[in-house]
Amino acid sequence: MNSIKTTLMALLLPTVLGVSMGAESSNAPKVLVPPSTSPAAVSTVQPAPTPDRDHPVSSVPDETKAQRDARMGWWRDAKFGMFVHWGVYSVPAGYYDGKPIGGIGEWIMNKGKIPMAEYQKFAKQFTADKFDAAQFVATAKNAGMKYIVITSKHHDGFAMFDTKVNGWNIVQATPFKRDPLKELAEECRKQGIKLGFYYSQAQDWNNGGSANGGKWDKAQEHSMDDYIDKTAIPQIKEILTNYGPDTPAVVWWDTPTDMTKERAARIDAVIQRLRPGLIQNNRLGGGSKGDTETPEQHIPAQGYPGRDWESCMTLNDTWGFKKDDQHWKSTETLIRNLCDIASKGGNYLLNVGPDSHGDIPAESVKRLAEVGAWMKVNGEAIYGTTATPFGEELGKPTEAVDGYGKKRPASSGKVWRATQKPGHVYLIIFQWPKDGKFIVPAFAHTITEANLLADPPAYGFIPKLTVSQNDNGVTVSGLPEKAPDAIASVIDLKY
Ligand code: H79
Repeated sequence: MNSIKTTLMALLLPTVLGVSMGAESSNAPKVLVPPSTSPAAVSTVQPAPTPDRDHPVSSVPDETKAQRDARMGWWRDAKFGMFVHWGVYSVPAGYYDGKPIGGIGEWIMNKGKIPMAEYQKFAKQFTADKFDAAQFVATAKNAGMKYIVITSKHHDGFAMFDTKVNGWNIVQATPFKRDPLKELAEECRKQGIKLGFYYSQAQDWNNGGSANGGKWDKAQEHSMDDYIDKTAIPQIKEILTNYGPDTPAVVWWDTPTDMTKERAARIDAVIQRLRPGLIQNNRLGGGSKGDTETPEQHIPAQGYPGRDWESCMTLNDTWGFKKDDQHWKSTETLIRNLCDIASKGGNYLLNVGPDSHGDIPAESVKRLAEVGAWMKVNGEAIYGTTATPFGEELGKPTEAVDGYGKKRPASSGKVWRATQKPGHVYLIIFQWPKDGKFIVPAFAHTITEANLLADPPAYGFIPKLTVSQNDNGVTVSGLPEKAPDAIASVIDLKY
């Protein structure tokens, strides 16, 4: 913990805004004074372009720090996105031959060993008759999400877009006959959020790609290179070029089973030719590291210092719709997960699994709206922030079970989190103190003001907070007795 704190401090110090180190190291408690004029930013000399040695791992070799920051900028600021797993698996919705199939819903063909011809029949019932891109995007926006990543093709090989490569797609094989990705791209543009595409580049159980755990139908037997050349690459070209120059804003690869270095390089060459510098996750395979780490169904204990990262998680226990799965996470868990992730410098990609009508389950919509209401008041503590300047609040890593039942290190600290952006530290408090005071570790800058982000009308008065700080820590006093928010309350410390 100490070494993390030292590293974070070391990172912070060069950016001190007109505050001398001598002032911070004084032992005398500092009492808050009203802010005068905002501190003048120190002018910085642009460094000569050199490869970003601090972040050498990237999908673009040898880019400079400035280039990388520009390329990743919107993604880092966004913090919160919607993952969408929508496909033919939403028709069986967890059942095959009248029997429930265990595991995640989009894996039903694999787990149920459903023959290709049988599985393909489900497409005829994929009506998507309730699908409304405007409403869909509005649900994400209303949750405070800044981007959507949707399955353009999952492991079942079914293209959720108008592909000319084969007939196993939403336009040709379903009664819907439309391209939802096109409609979503237009709506996202209109409503001002980004759209990314998930594409299962390796596993493909209907077009001769690989299959985790082995194939189960003779019709699946095929050459992997032939699949890469005749299905994956041509479809990747389609999703890179048919939806406007801004879409996809991200490509999200998954499960690189049988993905060799050579196959991955061929796919990456297509990306760099058609959409150079497109943000890619770390799952292309063949040793490629991509731009983002992708912890799945868990939040890492410490984040990934020096790497961009995104925790993808489900709202219940499945990605693709399963009619029996009512194991919904509470809004409290969702909001605190978002705060936890932001405090470690990551993004939260939270999944919805629409049904075969194109409806997002009401239990999901309700929770997303509740998270959105919290974000409307407290979003300033999330968007555009970076990891905590402290670290102690994360506690010593403890063992927890992830969404797949696997043991993982997780943070033991449960009481508060912090984020920051230049001039602000946000204390996000899960357990509101009873004594009107909140104490955090020492901070390298002089704090000039403290405010609650929550609406003053909740109290009928504006609580006047005071701050004192010294080498031992920062004390915020004058907190109202009642928590501004039952789930997570934010104190904005200005410096
Ligand atoms: O798209 C979602 C998942 O389908 C995909 N990644 C997320 C974003 C994914 N593919 N594989 N995995 C995740 C790893 C999980 C594997 C297992 Fe299982 C889950 C092993 C046991 C439970 C899948 C279902 C294999 C057997 C049953």
